Amino acid sequence: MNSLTDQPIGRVVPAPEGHISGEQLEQARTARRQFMGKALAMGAGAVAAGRAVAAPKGEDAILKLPAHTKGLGKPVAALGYGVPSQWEGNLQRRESPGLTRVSQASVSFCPLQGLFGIITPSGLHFERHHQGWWDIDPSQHRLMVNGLVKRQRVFTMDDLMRLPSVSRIHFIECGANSGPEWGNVALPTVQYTHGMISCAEFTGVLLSTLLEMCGVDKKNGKYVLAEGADGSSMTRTLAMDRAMDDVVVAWGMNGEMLRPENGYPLRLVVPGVQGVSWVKYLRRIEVGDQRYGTKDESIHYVDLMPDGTHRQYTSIQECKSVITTPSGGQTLLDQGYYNVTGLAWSGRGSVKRVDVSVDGGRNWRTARLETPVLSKALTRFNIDWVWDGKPAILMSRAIDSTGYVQPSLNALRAVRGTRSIYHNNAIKSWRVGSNGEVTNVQVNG
Ligand SMILES: Nc1nc2c(c(=O)[nH]1)N[C@H]1C(S)=C(S)[C@@H](COP(=O)(O)O)O[C@H]1N2
Ligand SMILES: [Mo]
Repeated sequence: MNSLTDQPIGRVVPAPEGHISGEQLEQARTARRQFMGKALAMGAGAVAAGRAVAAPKGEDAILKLPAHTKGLGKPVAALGYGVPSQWEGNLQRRESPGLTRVSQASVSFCPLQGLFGIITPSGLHFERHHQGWWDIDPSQHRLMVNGLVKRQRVFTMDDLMRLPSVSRIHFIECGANSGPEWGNVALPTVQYTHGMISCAEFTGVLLSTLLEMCGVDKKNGKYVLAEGADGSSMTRTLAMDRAMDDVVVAWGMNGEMLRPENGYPLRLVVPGVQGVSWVKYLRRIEVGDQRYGTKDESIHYVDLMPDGTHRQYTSIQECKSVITTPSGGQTLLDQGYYNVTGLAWSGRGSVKRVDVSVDGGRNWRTARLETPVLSKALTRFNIDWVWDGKPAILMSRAIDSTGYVQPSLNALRAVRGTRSIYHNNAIKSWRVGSNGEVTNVQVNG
């Protein structure tokens, strides 16, 4: 046995549920503190579901047979389409109240703290809508390809799904993910600081296949415009070399059709590029000879630089990582061994290495990467840690296949200034207090 596996295994209590308003959070914390004495003997699942049923103690835990070892279980196909266990009701997408004026133009954040591996379950994929979502009848949906092509065409879903398809695992991250961290807003949980990212297996036809079929004008066609069928006028320009590279016109997500909130029946998948370019309810592709300069590329998703100018078309999501357990709002109940785990990604390729610090960035150790490690996909990292009960600051720093190193917040601010909203890929810190409570903290350096 090595010294780590000799250690007693510590337990993590999940974040309190509810939203990010300070008042609600405080209520949840108080309720949890009152509950904690009783909770110590129980599994995290029971705490999460808030069901204070006493667990059997001692020999009873094994020898006293519960009803489910003797009775008849439920029949097959009782759930034609399966749903999560009743004990996992805590794991939910959550909206941040007050973030936007109406919920149709808002975000639901992915509960990163409760996920394993790299694939986001479809029902927990984050959502970002500018004008609400729709469940569009696929038999009525059409995709038009026009502009600088020899043969303009209108495709039905059946037409598209007959074409040669590919399946690719990629992350999608909203350019605004971690935006509040530019200031010191101190959102309580990783769900709110980093939950505008998800990773899925997408299936569809390569955009290059469609463009070739339509006889794209390779000489004059320099840009491609993608347009959605919702009311948000969601239109984004893609450079032709990107459009002809790995962009997918996708109908599938995690082995089934896209979910309505994620663009059913058709969306664009633009690997490595910020979410806004992944146009949902995709209805039109136009080839042009210059950038389109649409509202979502001239007034939104631009970066206000220190000299007062705006940087446009910052499309690639740079290398970034975050520790998801332990993370803000969770509580370490005991000293001892913890598997510190998190996610890393890069819009420029694959994750080469992730280093983790438990002392606020003074010392770093290299984490284990779980396979598969895929290009432009989430990568899961893990590292052993024995908590001695003293305050600690946990941080992760990713390095991608181009050699780029995830910057500290101050290093990023030195280049980008302090008035940005989008494209914050800085190192994230979590503070563990001597009482085991994990909180959001910003570390200078
Ligand atoms: N048609 C349409 N496409 C859209 C949007 C939208 O509002 N309408 N939002 C964009 C933004 S800003 C993001 S971050 C992603 C979010 O995709 P998701 O809701 O599947 O997570 O979709 C993009 N595509
Ligand atoms: Mo976004």
